[in-house]
Amino acid sequence: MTNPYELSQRAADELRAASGVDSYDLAIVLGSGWRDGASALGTPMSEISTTSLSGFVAPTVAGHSGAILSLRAGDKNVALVAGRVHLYEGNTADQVVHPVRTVIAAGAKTVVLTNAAGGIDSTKGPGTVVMIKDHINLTATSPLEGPPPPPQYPVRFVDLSDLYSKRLRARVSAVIPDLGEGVYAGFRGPHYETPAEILMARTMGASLVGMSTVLEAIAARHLGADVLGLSLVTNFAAGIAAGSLNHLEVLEAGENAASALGDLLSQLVPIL
Ligand code: 8IG
Repeated sequence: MTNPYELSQRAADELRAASGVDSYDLAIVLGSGWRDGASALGTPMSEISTTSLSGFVAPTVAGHSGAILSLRAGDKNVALVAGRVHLYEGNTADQVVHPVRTVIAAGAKTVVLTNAAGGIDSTKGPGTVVMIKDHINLTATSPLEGPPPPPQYPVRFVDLSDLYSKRLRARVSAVIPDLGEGVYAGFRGPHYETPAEILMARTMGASLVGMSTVLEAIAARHLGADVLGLSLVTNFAAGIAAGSLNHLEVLEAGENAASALGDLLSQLVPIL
């Protein structure tokens, strides 16, 4: 059996050949609501279906096939990863992080992880974008579980004390001073939390909750990439505001935010 590192190296070679991009500088993983916004970055030169690349599993979310879009923004080759996959779809941690390992193997040294999240801070409601300053991994798994990485890779005991790059966050804050920061708690889902679980997350210091990002951040940092995380709050987490949670409200908040997300990404890409 090929190990996950060789598999991502193979997928990276296939991606380079299919896209004609020799090496990427920056990769942006697009969470729910972010794909429309990302179109503000320009017209992609190519769109490679992930079904044609080794090791990728197809998303099970209706209407969202996996693709890697390549575009040139200023002096940078940018890979947009659309159609993220999650643990709750029945995937392993290695499958969840395979897209991130692939774009890093194809050259990306900076990885932007975007997502839609539930908000725990009552002052940051739906439509607010929050920069992730740290995370709490509540998935009870790690992409580094399993046999050790091959010798040419860093050891699995990776230091996460600067997981969401302080340097990148400072740079972003200099350009967008009113962008707040928060701690993202990563749950497995797919159910939303109970109010008691949200109280637990809040007590632990989390201000955002979601079902993605944490494993990808760990895998990216392990490979030496600088990570930036951005959450679009699309709903108040359970028990934070009156009313119930539903997936439709999440999708709607994403649609409403598309142009603001596009402006944000357009401001960020030149400084990353
Ligand atoms: I969007 O309230 C979105 N994703 N775990 N909880 C969790 N994930 C989410 C939520 C939420 N909202």
